[in-house]
Amino acid sequence: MRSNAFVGIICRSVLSVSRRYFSLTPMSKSKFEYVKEFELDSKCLPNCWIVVRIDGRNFSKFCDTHRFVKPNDVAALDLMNRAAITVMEDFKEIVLAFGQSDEYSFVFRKDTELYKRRMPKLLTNVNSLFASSYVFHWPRYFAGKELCYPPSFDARIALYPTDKNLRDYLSWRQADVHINNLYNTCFWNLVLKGHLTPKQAEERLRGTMASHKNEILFTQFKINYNNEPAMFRKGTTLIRKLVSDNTGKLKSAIILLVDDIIGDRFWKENPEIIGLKSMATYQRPNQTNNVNNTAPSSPSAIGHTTNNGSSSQVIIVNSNQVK
Ligand SMILES: Nc1nc2c(ncn2[C@@H]2O[C@H](COP(=O)(O)OP(=O)(O)OP(=O)(O)O)[C@@H](O)[C@H]2O)c(=O)[nH]1
Ligand SMILES: [Mg+2]
Repeated sequence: MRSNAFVGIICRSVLSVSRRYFSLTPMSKSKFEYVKEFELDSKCLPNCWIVVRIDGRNFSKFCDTHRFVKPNDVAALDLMNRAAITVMEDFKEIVLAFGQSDEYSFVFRKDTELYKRRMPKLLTNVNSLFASSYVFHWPRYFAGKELCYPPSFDARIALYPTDKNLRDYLSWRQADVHINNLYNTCFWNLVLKGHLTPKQAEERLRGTMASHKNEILFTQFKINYNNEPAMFRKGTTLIRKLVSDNTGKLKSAIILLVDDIIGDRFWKENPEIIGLKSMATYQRPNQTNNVNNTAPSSPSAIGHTTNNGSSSQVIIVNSNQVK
């Protein structure tokens, strides 16, 4: 009994000393710290492609307020592309990004260990960098047009376990561009040139097939939908390639493409994306017959200053210049 009591006293004094010791160290755990256990911090499953998609919140209102051209405002789309390029410059493990309208999808390597694959870190960092870049670059794209209020974007993460799932996801987004853009092009021509009210235009288009919409555009407005700018019809794809700089050295660059990513050709020409191989050297379209049917302007390269002050190259293959 006596020896047990003695051991008890020793233990209590060791505990109190150690408590006092820990409370004096800078690394001490406060008694409040248990609340950390309530935080949600899920991780992305291993071996899955991680896709972060951001989407403008209530952009219908934002576009109206800022008097964006209907249905497609080139400066607005270029600004979305610029914000996405900033995200890709910073997050090197993004292998491809695809954007249209007010949304952008960012595909992370499936073996990325960035932030130990913690979902909240990946999601919120991509989203906030995109939003701040959109605001940061606004004056370059809308010189003289005031930003009336801060835009915001929602964001979600999807995990795709197979390469087919990833390609189907990207095909889904590109098919969406086509469906929406054909509808919007018809709708706004009926309203702006055909002088229908929005309600009448909606009724006229209700239940119509793509062929019918093409016919309306051609017969009523002399518009061949296939001649509409490719970026409006196909969205924008950003990938990484090695490009030689002025000194002939190969450097990593972001390539902005307007291309079909539903068919196999794109994936055969850029096998390193899905194959997780090292970056391939960029071949100019006229060297590889890589030109799609969209009468691209000639490729051009421009320098950029990244967040950390270094300069990176963005190659515009077939779109408007990113400023
Ligand atoms: N005028 C114009 N509007 C655009 C352009 N790009 C996107 N938008 C608008 O942005 C909207 C994007 O669609 P949604 O994302 O479904 O609509 P939203 O209003 O952003 O709604 P939530 O995303 O649910 O918050 C379109 O319906 C258009 O109204 C553009 O280039 N010009
Ligand atoms: Mg939106």
